[in-house]
Amino acid sequence: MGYKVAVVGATGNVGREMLAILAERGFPVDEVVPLASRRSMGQEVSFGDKTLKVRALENYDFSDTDICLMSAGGAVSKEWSPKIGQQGCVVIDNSSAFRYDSDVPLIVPEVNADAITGFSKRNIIANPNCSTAQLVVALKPLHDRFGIKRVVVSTYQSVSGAGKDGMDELDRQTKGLYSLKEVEVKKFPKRIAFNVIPHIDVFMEDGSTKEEWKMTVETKKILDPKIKLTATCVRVPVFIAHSEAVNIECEQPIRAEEAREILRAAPGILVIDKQEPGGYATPLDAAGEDATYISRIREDSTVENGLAFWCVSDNLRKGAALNAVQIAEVLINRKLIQPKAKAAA
Ligand code: 11C
Repeated sequence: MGYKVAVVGATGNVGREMLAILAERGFPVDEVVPLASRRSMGQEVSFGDKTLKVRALENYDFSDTDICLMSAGGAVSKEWSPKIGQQGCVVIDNSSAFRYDSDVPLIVPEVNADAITGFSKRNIIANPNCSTAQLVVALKPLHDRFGIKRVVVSTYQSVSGAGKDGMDELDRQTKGLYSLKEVEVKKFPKRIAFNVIPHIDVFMEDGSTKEEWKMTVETKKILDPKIKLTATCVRVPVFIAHSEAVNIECEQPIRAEEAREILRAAPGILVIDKQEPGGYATPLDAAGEDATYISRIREDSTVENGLAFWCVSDNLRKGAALNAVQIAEVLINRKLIQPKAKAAA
């Protein structure tokens, strides 16, 4: 007997990816219910070779649903996740609404799957920000062996991180510029086509941005509160997949060759690191893939026990939908939930 799974935000970039990944991975479902706001009711979405009609979140009763994959933004999640959790359905939430609450686990299965047991109080599990997810997958095996003290990361984040509107803006501006038209700047603070923008999310009091703050706070919660992390987050004119240039400083001496071997053996990681033209991963290589790609691994002799590397991953998959489905798989594999239909039988 399988599970009844609802996907909230089913018509969005991440929601569609969630449906695709559930089907691809043969997730044990009896029924999948795509949900969205009333105005998307009746729209069609794909689940494997089936076409499903989207239903309205507002009218849906979660009492016989086992798992809700939620990707409808912070405001919708704040309103609905607690109500859904109270109906005995476990919510895996892709927004930042509950990530920093001490009684909500923030999970990347390759890194801190054991922390998942904390979900039962509120029936909510949080999925991290996309730029954090790929980073902690890369840091975890290195931290276990070398003890990371400090991380300096600069991101190169694709426009799909800002949703469909972000992708549309890059598309429109690029086409507009090629046809010598005035281009409109709407979604991003400056033109994104043929440009880069060192600003993602709102500014904080200390001059950093919320995206940068999220990377620090989430890495501490998922991996180790002792790790110091400073980030500079930048939007780049790439449609899918975030890239990160990472420098770490460790407790133990670190050699590039040993780090490469450790990363090669680690879950969720693919090392592509030939020191020759093209011997590294780019966003185009990572888009549509599940792995976190690591390249350009080299010692950083400007600090004691330093290493530098390049990390690329599909922000809609490992950064969002795939990680959420992997969390649901942990719940099932560890027998932390049972299908409600089975319990009632
Ligand atoms: C971006 N990382 O690229 C953001 C999107 O907290 O889940 C995801 C925001 C979040 O714009």
